[in-house]
This record gives sequence, structure tokens and C-alpha cells, in this order.
Amino acid sequence: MSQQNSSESSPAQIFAAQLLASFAKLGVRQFFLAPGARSQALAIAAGQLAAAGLIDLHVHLDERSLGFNALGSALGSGEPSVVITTSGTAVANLHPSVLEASHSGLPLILLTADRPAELRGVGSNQTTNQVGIFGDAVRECIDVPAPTMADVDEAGLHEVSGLAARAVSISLGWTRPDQSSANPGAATADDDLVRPGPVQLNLCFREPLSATEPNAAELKVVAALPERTKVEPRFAVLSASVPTVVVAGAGAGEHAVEFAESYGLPLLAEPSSGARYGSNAILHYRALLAEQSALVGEIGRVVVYGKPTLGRAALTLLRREAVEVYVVRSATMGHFDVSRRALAQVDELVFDDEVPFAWLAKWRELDAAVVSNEAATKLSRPGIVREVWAATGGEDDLVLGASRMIREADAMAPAKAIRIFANRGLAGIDGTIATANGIALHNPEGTTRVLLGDLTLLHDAGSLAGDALGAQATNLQVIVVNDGGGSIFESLEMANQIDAEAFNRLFRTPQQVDIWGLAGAYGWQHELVKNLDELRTALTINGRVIIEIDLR
Ligand SMILES: Cc1ncc(C[n+]2csc(CCOP(=O)(O)OP(=O)(O)O)c2C)c(N)n1
Ligand SMILES: [Mg+2]
Repeated sequence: MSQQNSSESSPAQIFAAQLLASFAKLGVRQFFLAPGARSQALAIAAGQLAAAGLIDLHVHLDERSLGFNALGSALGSGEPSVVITTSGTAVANLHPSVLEASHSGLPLILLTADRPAELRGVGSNQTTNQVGIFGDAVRECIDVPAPTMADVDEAGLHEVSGLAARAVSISLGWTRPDQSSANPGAATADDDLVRPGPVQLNLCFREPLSATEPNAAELKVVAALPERTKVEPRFAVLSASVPTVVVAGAGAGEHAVEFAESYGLPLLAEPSSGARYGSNAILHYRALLAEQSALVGEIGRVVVYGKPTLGRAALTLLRREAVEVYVVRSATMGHFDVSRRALAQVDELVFDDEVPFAWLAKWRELDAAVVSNEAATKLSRPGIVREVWAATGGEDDLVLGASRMIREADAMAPAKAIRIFANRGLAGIDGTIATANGIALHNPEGTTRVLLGDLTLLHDAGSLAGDALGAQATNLQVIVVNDGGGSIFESLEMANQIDAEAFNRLFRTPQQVDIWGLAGAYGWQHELVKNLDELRTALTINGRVIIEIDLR
């Protein structure tokens, strides 16, 4: 019997050590753990790998926060995150981040500890049905029976490494999931596209639940990823005579810019698109579309990149009968065709001739003619956007919370090639601080800024705790626009139809949290700014700071 299988160990520990060492061997670096008993073998193995410098381990109390932290790390690095939880509600707390990761194509590998088969369905403590708990939000869910000594012989360990490789490969969108376990609803309507996303390994463990042997960091593991599934690219040729605009939604990226610039097309790019830069960006497109100017009436074709979700005007345009719609497929954001009118879903588009330059020139002229009628010095939402954009450079990251400020930025933010993130898969106001924390892990030099509303901050206040004994974000600024509740709801039509008290109670939900006290409780700096000059200064603060802008 090898030393690994010595009686000092347990099958649970041998299995956990082999599995986590396989992930490390496959290049997975970021591990996120919340404490629990059923998952103890995984925790011990992760601790051993971290102590040996083979992985980075982040420990958080709250699994909802943990999941978003892992998601932020995947966003910031493009690499998979491994998330480890105990059983029961701990698993369910991952659901929001799993949904977001599913809809935005982010690689999360969930290791959820569970009771062995004989303890299921008999009222055991902290035991529920974890298989399928995430429904179609996971690409694949594999229920792994509790390992026995016979399962962790040489052949068994080889299988464990294979399990890790499969999880990584599916999470990255390299391998097509087994359709019997993944609900096809999770995939795009384009069935040949393989999308990255969350994968769940539901791991049953039987007592003894852990041992100090083997040391995961000392295992000689052989593991390799399967070959990447090839997807045949789809092309289309477009007639240059149809006046075309490019709409870039979340996840569009640089391809949208390259396409617009190669053919001289107006680029209507959301701030979360990663494409709001360059000289083709039409900054005030929101206003221009809403005004329905003559130029908007001339649009004959829309090419969509990513997932546009911020405004109704773009959607109205896509629904217009005289407008042809072409959708460029996104492996991350999936199938986007809300008007159900796309003529084709393609990977690459070319024009049959030169696009007349006059088309773009007219858009630029109209864009330049939009003037703001408010004083540039006022502490207003556009003023805040301008300052935040001005302070953010190539070494920084900017995270936009859902709700009003991202729409404000969509209406007027400058064209600037900076890294901007926003959870637009499902556009929740949850998990924003944790997401930013995860992104910041990958940016120790620059500053990670989060621009968000007061309710969005409070929704995720627990994530201010961070990882007390682990790596903390170096420079993280939470810029909170405190307008006493959800002011975005003021733009709903009914806001003027019901009385103010009912509106406040049912929608705005004003809060009276002392944000200075909140910051202090979690050990954050707090800066209250009353004008744009103070904001500009606050945006240079290092460390972890909440910058509160009181607009009440
Ligand atoms: C998890 C979740 N719950 C509820 C919503 C609905 N929702 C959208 S915006 C919003 C209010 C946000 O208020 P705040 O963060 O203060 O931003 P403001 O609009 O005031 O700038 C709510 C509740 C959501 N998007 N996500
Ligand atoms: Mg608010």
C-alpha cells in the first residue's frame, strides 16, 4: 500500500487532495472557500496547496459573497475560479452568482460537499437535494459518490484527475457538456456554440471526513485538458448600400470597434461593452435614438455585438420593421435576439463595397451638436461620471453597479479605452462589492473603482468584510451615489400615477444607514464629498475607501 493510502488518511482526504492538486496542475490558481464541516477534506487540501504557493486561496464567511468574489476573479483574469462550500443552504447561497456567471459565460467550478447516498432523504442534518439545485444555470452537474478506499487506487486517482480536467474544460467552453445533465436552456439557441460557464461537482463524503495525509502539495499528479472543441465560424456578406450602425452591448469587446472602424460605421456602445472608445463612438446615441431624428429614420441595418440591455431606444430600433438585424455571436453573453428578427447569427461580417463616409460624418456631426445644459462644476450625476472617467486610466479597473449610474454613463461617458466591468448577465444589484473585490485581486498596482447606488452598496454590505487573513484588494474605491433609495424607479411611468408615499414605500425604499458608521465597522476609510473638487481629490485616495456622494 502506498503512503497515500496509509490508514492515517481517509478516502475523502485522498480524493480531495488528488482533485485539488489536479486543478492546480491544470493551471487553475484562484480558489474560494467558505468554512464548513462536510467540506473539510477540500479545505485542508486547499490550505496545503496555498501554503506551498501553488494556488491563491480566498476565504469568505458568506457564500453569496464568496460566489461573486470568484466571479469577479474570473472576470478580472479570464481564468476559472474554484469555489468550495459545505452542504445545505451554503450551496443555495451561491445561486445568484451562478446565475450571473451562466448568463455572462464565466468559468466557475463549484465543489459542493454533500452527504453520501445512505444519508440522503432520511432527514440528516444540513442535507437537501443539491443535484440540480442550480437547474439550467450550470453547464453540467456531476454527482460524485462518496469515495471508498477502492476508488482511490491508482486507476481511481487517474479518474479523479479526469474529473478535474472535464470541469475546467467545460467551464472554459472547450468541451461540450453532456446534454443529459446540462439543460439545453443554458446554451444558446445556436447549438454549435460552446459557452463557458459554471460547472458543479457535487462531492459526497463519508466519515472519516478528513485526515492530515496526504499533503496535496506533494502529490505527483498527471492531468491534461482535452482538446478544444472546434466551432465552424459563420460569415455573411453585407451590401454596403444599406446604412448600418453597430450596437455594442455588454461583452462586445474590441471586435465591435475594429468592425466599426474598418468600415466607417457609427458605433453605439454601452459603457459595459468594452467597446466605447475610438473615433467612431457616438457618445450621445441614447439621446439621438430617443429623439427619433431623421438620421435615425435612415438606419437600415443594425449589427449587434454582445448583449445590449441598458436602454429601450436600442431595442425599439431592433424591432423596427425596416431595419435588418445581424447578430454577432458571443460565446460569453450568448444568444441575443430580443426582437426575434435577426437575419443571421454570425462570427464575422464583411461588406461588399466601401461604405460611404458621409454616413459616419452625419452621425458625428449630430453627436457633437448635443450639448449639456448644466454647469460643468455641479455635483451632478453627469459630473460624477466625468470625474470618475477622468481619474481612471489604463492601469485601473472600473466596475459599474446596476441601476441609474450605468445609464447615466451610457448617456454621456467619454470614449476611453479603459477596463470596465458590469454584471449585465442578469443585471442584479447584488454582489457588486464582492465582484469588484475579485477583480481587484488581479490589479495590485492600479485602483479598482466601483460606481454604484446606495441600495446596491447596502445589498452587498457584508462583502466589505473581505478576507481578513488573506489577500485584500490593494486599492479599492467604492463610490456610492447616495440619493436615499432606488431613484431609478422615478423613471417608471407609474411613479407619477401613485401617490408619493406609496411610491416611496413600495419602490424607492429609502434607507437611513449611516454609511460613515458602516465603513468604520468594516475598517474602511470614508470620505464624504460635497463638490466636484472634493470628489477629484477623493479619487486619488489609496487603500480601501468608501467615497460617499450625498445627492439627497
Ligand atoms: C438582486 C436585485 N434585486 C432587485 C433589483 C431591482 N432593482 C433595480 S435597480 C434597484 C434600485 C437600486 O437603487 P440604488 O442602488 O440606490 O441606485 P439608484 O437607481 O438610486 O442610483 C432595484 C431594487 C435588481 N436589479 N437586482
Ligand atoms: Mg439610490
